[in-house]
Amino acid sequence: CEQYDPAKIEPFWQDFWENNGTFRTSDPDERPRFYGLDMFPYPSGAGLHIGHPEGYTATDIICRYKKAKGFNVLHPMGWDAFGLPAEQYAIKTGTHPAQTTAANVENFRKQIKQIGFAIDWTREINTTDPNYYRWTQWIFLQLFRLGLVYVDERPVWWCPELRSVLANEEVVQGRSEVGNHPVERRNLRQVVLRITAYADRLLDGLKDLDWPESTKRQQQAWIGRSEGAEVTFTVDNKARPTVTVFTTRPDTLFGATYLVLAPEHPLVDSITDPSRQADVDAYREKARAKSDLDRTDLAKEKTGIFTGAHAINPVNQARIPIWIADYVLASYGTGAIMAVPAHDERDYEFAKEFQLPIQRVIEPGKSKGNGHTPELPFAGEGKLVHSGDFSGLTTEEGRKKITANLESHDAGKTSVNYRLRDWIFSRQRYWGEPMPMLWVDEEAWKKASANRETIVGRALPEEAVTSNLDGDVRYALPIPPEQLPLTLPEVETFQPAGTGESPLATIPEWLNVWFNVETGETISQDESKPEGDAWVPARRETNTMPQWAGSCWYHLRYMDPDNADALVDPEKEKYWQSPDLYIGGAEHAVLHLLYARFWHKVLHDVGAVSSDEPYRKLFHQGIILGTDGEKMSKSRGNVINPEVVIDEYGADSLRLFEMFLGPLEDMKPWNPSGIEGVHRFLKKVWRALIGQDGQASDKIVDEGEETPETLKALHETIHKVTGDIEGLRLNTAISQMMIFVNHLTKAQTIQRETGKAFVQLLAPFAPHMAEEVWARLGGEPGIANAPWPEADLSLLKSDSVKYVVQVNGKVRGELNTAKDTGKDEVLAEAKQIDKVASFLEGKTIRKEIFVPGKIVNFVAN
Ligand code: ANZ
Repeated sequence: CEQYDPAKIEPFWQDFWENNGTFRTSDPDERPRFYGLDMFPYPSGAGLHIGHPEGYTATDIICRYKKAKGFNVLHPMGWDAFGLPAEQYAIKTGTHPAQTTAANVENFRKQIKQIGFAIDWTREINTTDPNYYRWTQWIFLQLFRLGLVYVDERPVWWCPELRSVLANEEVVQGRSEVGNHPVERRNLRQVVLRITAYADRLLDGLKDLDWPESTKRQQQAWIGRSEGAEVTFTVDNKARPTVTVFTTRPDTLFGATYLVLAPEHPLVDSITDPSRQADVDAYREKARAKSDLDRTDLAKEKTGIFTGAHAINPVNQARIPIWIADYVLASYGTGAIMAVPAHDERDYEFAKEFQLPIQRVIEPGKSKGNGHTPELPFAGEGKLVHSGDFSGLTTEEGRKKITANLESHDAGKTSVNYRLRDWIFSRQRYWGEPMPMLWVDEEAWKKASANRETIVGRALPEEAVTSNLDGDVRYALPIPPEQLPLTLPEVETFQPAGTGESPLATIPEWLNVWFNVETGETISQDESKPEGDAWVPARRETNTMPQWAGSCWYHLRYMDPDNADALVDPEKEKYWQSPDLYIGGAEHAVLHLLYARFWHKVLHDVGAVSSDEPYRKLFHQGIILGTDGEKMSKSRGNVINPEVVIDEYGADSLRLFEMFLGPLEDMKPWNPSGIEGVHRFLKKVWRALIGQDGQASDKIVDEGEETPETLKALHETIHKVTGDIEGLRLNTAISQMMIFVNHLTKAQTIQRETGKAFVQLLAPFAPHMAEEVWARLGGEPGIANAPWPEADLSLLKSDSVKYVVQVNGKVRGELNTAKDTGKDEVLAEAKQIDKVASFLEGKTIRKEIFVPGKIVNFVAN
């Protein structure tokens, strides 16, 4: 064909890459590795949306570039395919979720392939494949053995409509995120993972990650480490029980004028005065229905009720009333607080509302000294007043000394609290990984644990995991790794049992088994009990894992997707380590990205992986909005379908356009005229290099040398595009290519090598067109295998400047760059100079001094 015809060339090159295994990744070899990872999609029934190709194209550009630079590149794709929608569809239609999922995966794969990504499809994974989830279950067994699994009754979100428990993140403003149904609080038996045991490591590990600062801050806040003290008050009644509170401000202890217990606090019943019991009960009932967010919202009106009991303040023996109020959460700290209305805003509002005393105990330090004591509440630092012997101390000293004083009287101690809660890991659903765990009576558990040499015994944690099942205490035993995968059984109906249990609870022949406590074998109780003492009756765990489970470790399975003996071969893991670049949405700042870090650290602890963090470098693409600047959604009718764009303009235009919308990290509206623009650009490339006859254009020459202007423009373009790809500034790389094509259009002649070098630069962005033009210019088919062009910086000299690069004022390198190179780019390049990088390693850059055209100085410590 003579014209640029994406509909013809795109399928051709996609087949070419597939048939030639162009993007098949070799196993570890001599080359340096590059592992580019996308957040894998949930294959929904709606198909690919326009946001998917944004991040995927960016990763693809980097991966194609790295391949050209001589790296061994791993760029895989897979499916995060367990989840609620397929299950809901199954409930409605009776279609097995596996069937729905397979159809959706098929469609997603087809759509993604149409965009021409350099993916090694032989490494495709699917979290619902038993060969995959076998290892998800294996990781669960590691967690179990390490004592990181327990079972507890937890108030959880219960959705009567979905007949299932929902995670906090699945509840939006008191309704289910899926389906928008009302939800309520209910106590249910839950399998919980002790992520809090890793709180400090999850916090410390953030320091070394090359992640967006805002994401690190969100994780930090989510983990929410607070240092303070626990203070023990004695209740002034006959039994004299004690109430322990957690405070970050022990320095304000003299200002505590009342205590508040969470309505769910276990002491409430025993201390409440009989005359107040009815009111207290009524109040507790109301609090039950509210979310934590509603309860702690500053703007919400404060409610509470007096218990009739009093407590004694351990530092001054003051007798203060004990209230209950829902602004105190049962799940944080000790579930009880000392209220200091003079210095805490919520306590202040509460005291005003219920006319409780307010006692100032802190005054601001001298610096504030305009003579006025500030209005209350005053939450700042300063000096202690009205605090007995402690008066006059600074707040910081006060915290230490008061805590020490409490310690000496056994009335308190320093304490650290985390906002992070343990992870409720169970879902009462069918379409998830079954948990490889069974419940037996105490005697059977004793048999298993007495023999730590057996397959079952060696998989046990030090402390038994127990649970109350139908009124009996039961003990957890693992289904040992040798018996995995534990596959999902067929069910008749996908409706949850409605008792809070999953549909798995409705299949007795699966549920009730004979279990061998030595070998870990199971046989359905439909069969008669086998001979031997080791066989005991057992009931399977019916909870399945949440969708997060499969995505916690998928980055590892891509390294070795078919391994039947291990989650990943240690040699391969050592080579690939963890992704060099991970691109995905900022909406995953806490949950997925925190859970995956937790599991990765556990895997590190059991020796399954060599690295301690899963994602060293993370980048969030910004959301693409509708043309109207609003979020794309079906109800707004502003959804752009990538397939429609491809049909009209081709995949190369879609790719180029998504990258040209603006900086990758920015939120940006879809711009329909922009797609025309990039499409015209591609046609222009074609016309500049290809003639009427479909062969190299008449302007293409082999004799002689390139003109100095074109040569300089080419090398400027190589330099700029290379730097921009490295810095993920993909939109400006495209601008530069547009400038260069304008130049080519005007040029009288173009050296063949110039044309070929240019399409090499274009290849990561618009790979089909680049392959086609390359071949027509006489290049060996398979531009993806050609080495990346190198910029000859000497050609840019006249326009180049030299920067002296310093770290803390000492010269550590120099940088030659184009005169018009922007500050950000100079700084980014300066940081990459080996010697500079080594001096910056492990340090935080506090200040970046930039003198245009002369000096860069990083102040770091
Ligand atoms: C007395 C006090 C005086 C407090 C003062 C603050 C200022 P962070 O930083 O978030 O850890 N608190 C403790 N447990 C609570 C619970 N279960 N529900 C609601 N609030 C709770 O906050 C710790 C502070 O939050 C604690 O310090 C306590 O109030 C409150 F001038 O104790 B403070």
